[in-house]
This record gives sequence, structure tokens and C-alpha cells, in this order.
Amino acid sequence: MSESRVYPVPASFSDAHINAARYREMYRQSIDDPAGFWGEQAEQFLSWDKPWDSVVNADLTIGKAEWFAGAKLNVSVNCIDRHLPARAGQTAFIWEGDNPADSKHITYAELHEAVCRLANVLRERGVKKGDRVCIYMPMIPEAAYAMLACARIGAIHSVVFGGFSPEALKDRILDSDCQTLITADEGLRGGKKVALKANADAALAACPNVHSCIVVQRTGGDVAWSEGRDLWYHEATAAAAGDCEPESMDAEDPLFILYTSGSTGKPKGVLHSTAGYLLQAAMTFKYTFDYREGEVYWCTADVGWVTGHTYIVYGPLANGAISLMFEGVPTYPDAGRCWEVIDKHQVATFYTAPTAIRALHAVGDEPVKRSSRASLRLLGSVGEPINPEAWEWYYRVVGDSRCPIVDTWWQTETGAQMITPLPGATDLKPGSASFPMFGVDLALLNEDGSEIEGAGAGYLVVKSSWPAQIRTVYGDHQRLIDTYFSTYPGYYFTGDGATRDEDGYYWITGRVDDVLNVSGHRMGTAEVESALVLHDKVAEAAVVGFPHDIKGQGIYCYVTLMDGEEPSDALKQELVKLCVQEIGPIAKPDVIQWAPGLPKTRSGKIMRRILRKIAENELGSLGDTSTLADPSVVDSLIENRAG
Ligand code: 6R9
Repeated sequence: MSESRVYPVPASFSDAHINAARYREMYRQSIDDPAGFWGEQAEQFLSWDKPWDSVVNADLTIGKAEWFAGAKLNVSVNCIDRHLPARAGQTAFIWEGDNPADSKHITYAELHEAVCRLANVLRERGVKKGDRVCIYMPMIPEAAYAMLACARIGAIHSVVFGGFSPEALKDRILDSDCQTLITADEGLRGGKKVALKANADAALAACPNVHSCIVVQRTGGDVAWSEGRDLWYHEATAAAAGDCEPESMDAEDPLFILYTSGSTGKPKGVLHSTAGYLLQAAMTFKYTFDYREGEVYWCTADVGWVTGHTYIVYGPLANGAISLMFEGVPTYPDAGRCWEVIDKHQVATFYTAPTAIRALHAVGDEPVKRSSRASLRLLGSVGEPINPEAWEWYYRVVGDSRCPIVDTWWQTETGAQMITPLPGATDLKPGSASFPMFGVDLALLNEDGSEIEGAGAGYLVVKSSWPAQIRTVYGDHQRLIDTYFSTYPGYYFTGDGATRDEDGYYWITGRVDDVLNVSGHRMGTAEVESALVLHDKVAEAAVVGFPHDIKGQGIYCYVTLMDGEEPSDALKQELVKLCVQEIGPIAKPDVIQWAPGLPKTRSGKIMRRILRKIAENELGSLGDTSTLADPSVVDSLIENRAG
């Protein structure tokens, strides 16, 4: 667990927004007096149309969180309009295209105009407050305009990752009954085109309620057209007014839905509301990244994930920051791309995922050393546990042993960072997300639900409400309660395990449920299993994760065929294709093992623990197999272990 090395706060951060004493004082206040603390933050960070009647009204036993009741505000005004007097000509977004020759700056004034025009187009198409709008986009500024245009008129956006398949897109559109889709002709990633409009057309064939599909022209490639339903973004926005009256929203009105994987069933539409989410996004952005006026900040996430929502769009813009948005991939045209971009745009803060760090580490130091990176001040990590080797490389080679690393733990459901070092306050331990953020009241629980005091290992839970807390699972409030608030009544259950060392540092050990983390992307084992059993030759499938050098976790599938069906390589390929088709390329299985039988208890429950051990090749520690209906199944699986 504990790494021996500790990296103290560097002298260059002695004037940081938050130092160690300030962290302790603010953290204490935030826990002892949440209403006082968050009330002050709310005045400092946001502009309100109407003040609140009460700061917080929450009850975790029923999953209820209500923040700033009675208050009114608009998110797009907070992210754009209020900055205009001082920053109209300042860059809001730097866009770096897939092709290194393509980049541009978008000022706050330009952002305002673009968002207003699109908001007007949406209104003209009949989109009103509370309507759901699906956004299926490449990483282009219009993706952010679309989110902010929804926020401006009070529509609820649901961004679906541009790498998802038509099938996955369709499911998400239908689940929240989105009636408007914003997409592009094609995306461009690593020099390859992604057929977004064609995917959208395939999805929309099964979505009769979608009345409008707004299409950004990104590549100019040929697309099919549905008259009446489809409209070109550039034509519609050119004809719309450049000013748009914002909708004054209640603090608790929904801002967005974002689908994420759980351990069972279909993806959950995590719903976030307006004020609490924006406040915590804004506060964590400023303090975690010690953001200074005028600095260039770069988060490499896709806007299809929560990190892109909170730390490319809402957190930075609420602070009037300069946020870099990157269309491409870290290895195109070569593995030096990120470091080149850092020099090109004088990036001060670089926030990425361990999977990218490991992949770039694997290529060696040369592509890094080609660049200067003198502008860098701070590095960040998010999405999965970062192994100490990757941490050390990131620190020494990328950051020249000069830049602290903030390893930020949080979730789609938490909305904003929950555990993180603060660069001016926290001595760093490689691999530890360290301490809770302001207002985050954590505990570690034993299996029986009792709290662990001091050092120990257990289930990570949150003890009291935080402003950016998930409000509901769209259309299924009971699922919110069942998933997060029932396992340990009175607590929010994260689904993660963690240890706490003698100094109080938290070390996240990973999911304790049937959720995989593949390259930082969450995926339920059940989702992959459902895709596999769609094949008519497949009788049953069980999917587990196994350690993967680059991806963190790989996907290992045990597949039982129907009686009389013969295993073959061709069939394996069909199954791989099926997963990609149903979910997307991120769900591509790494290993498929034919399993004539699966280890089951006498009540028919698959013993995943055993399947995990076999996939991990930890055959010495299979544990008790005597409760299995047929223990010999295990021997046969071991004998035929794949990969
Ligand atoms: C923001 C985001 C959430 C899950 C979470 C945990 C893992 C995220 C981490 C981390 C260790 C970190 N996770 N950050 N594990 N250290 N710094 O990633 O949201 O996609 O919902 O994933 O990711 O397992 O439960 P999301």
C-alpha cells in the first residue's frame, strides 16, 4: 500500500490559493457547518438571479439532496455573460484539431454569440425548458456550444460519447425521450473519420419522437438527409439572432443527464441539477488546479464523459478560464503530440487519465524530451487508480520533477472531484488521491457496515450530502435508492474499495462491484454479457476484468455455446464484432475463452470470484470451490485458459 516516497509542496506553490493551514481550516468548517461554508462559496463563485431560502436540505437515507432551494440562476450566464464586461476579448476555448495544422481561439464574446444563436435555433424548433436534447459530437467547439445552448434555455442535455454505436445511441435517446439530436457529419480522430451522422441515422430509425437533427459540418463528407427533420447547423445558426434571453432556472432544475454503467442492467441516466453542480464544479476547478487568471488549462477527456462536462466546460468557464479542447488522440501523428500541444499553446495545467500516461510511458522518453514543457506548472490524473510507476514517470519525465500531480478521485454520480491533493497544501504520495475535498465527508466501512477508525481497508462511502450529488436516475428513482443508498443505509455507497493509511491518505483500490474500468471508461460486465448472448449460438456468457498493462483492465469473456455448436476463430471474431456493434469499440473483448460450463453455486449464481482469479492467472488462490454445483468445471476452465 504505502509508497515510501513523499513529495513535499514545491516552493513554486507557496502562494497557492490554498495552503496546508487553509485546507485544514476550510475543511473543518465545511464539515462542521456545511450551510455556512457552501453559502459563502455560493456567493463567491456564482451569480444569482435570486438568493436561496435555505442552503441544504438533504437526507441520505432516502437519497435526497436539495441545495439552494428557492434560488434562481442560469448556468450559461454564469459561464459566459457575466465574464463579458472584463473578458469579452479573452480566449474561452483554444481548439486544437486532429490535424496539428488546425487550431483556433474562441473568445468569450464569440462563445456568447455562438451559444445564443444555437439556443435560438433550438427555441425555434420548439425546444423548451425541461426538454431533453441529445448531443452526439466529435470534440469540436460546437459540442460545448450545444451544452451551453441547452443550459441557456433550460433544456436538459444528454451527451452521448461519439465513440458509441448506433445501438447504444438509440437506447440512450429512447431512455430519456430526447426529441432533438445535435451531431456532426463526421468526426475526425487520429486521421480517421467517424461516421457520426450515419450512426445517428441508424439510431433515429428507431426513434420516431426525434423531430430535429442539427448537423454540424465538420469534414464535408457525404451524408444522407431526412427533409424536415435534419438541418445544417451553419445554415440554421446563421439565420438566428446572436442574442438570446436566458431562462432563469430554479437551483434544483435539472441541468443534464449522463449515462453511465452500473453493475446490473442497462446504463443509468445520472441526473445532475443546476446550482449545486455548477458551484462544486467551479470551486474544485479553482482550488484543485490552483487556477490563475490567464493560464491555459488542458483536460484531455472527451465531453462524452463526466470529466469533459465538469472540467472542460462548466468548471473552467465558470471561472472565466482558458480551456483547451483537443479533437484528436495522444498518439497522432505520433506519441509526441501532447507535449507539442503543450509547447504550442503554453499549457500550464495538463489533466489526463492513467491509461494515456501508461501508453505514452510505454513509448519511452524521447517524444517527451523533444519538447520544452517549460509552461507546465501542474499535472492531473483522473479515471482510475494510477500505479506508482506511471506516477513517477509522469512526475519525473513529463513534469521534470517540478510539477505536482493532483490524482483526483470522483465519479459521474459525484459530479465533481471528491478526493484530491491540493498542489499548495498536500505532500504527495504516488498512487494516493490523498484527502477529501471541502465538504466531502468520507468513511470506510467494514462488510457489516460499521465504520473503520484510523488506518484500514474497506468500502468507500460518503456520510453527508454534497452539492453536486446525483439527484436521480432518470426515469427510475428507485434505482437511485437501490444502487447508492440501500447497501449501507444512511451512506452514499461509491462502489469503490479504498484503504486509509496512518497519515489519513486515501488509496482507491478500484471497484468492488461488477463494473469494469477499461482505459478509464466504465462498463458493466452485464452490458458485455448481454451483447454476447445476442448471438444465437451463445447459450451463456460471463465477463470479468483482468489486469492490462495499458488499459488498466482488459475484458475477459467466458462463453458457453448452445448444444451442438462448435467453437471456431470465425465465431470468436463474430462475437468481438457484436460487442463493438452493440456498445462501441471500447467494449472490444481482449480474451474470449470457450467455457463448456461456468462455475455456479447450487442456487445457480455464477461465482465470478473464481472466474476473475482464472482470468488473472492467480490459480493458487481460487478459494473455496466446494459450494459449487459442479467443482470439476473449474479444472476444465483452468486447463483451457486462454491468453
Ligand atoms: C471521473 C470519473 C468513476 C470510477 C470510480 C473509480 C474510478 C476515478 C479515480 C478512480 C482511482 C482515481 N476512478 N478516478 N480510481 N483513482 N483518481 O472517472 O467518473 O467515469 O463515473 O468513473 O472511476 O472506480 O468509481 P466515472
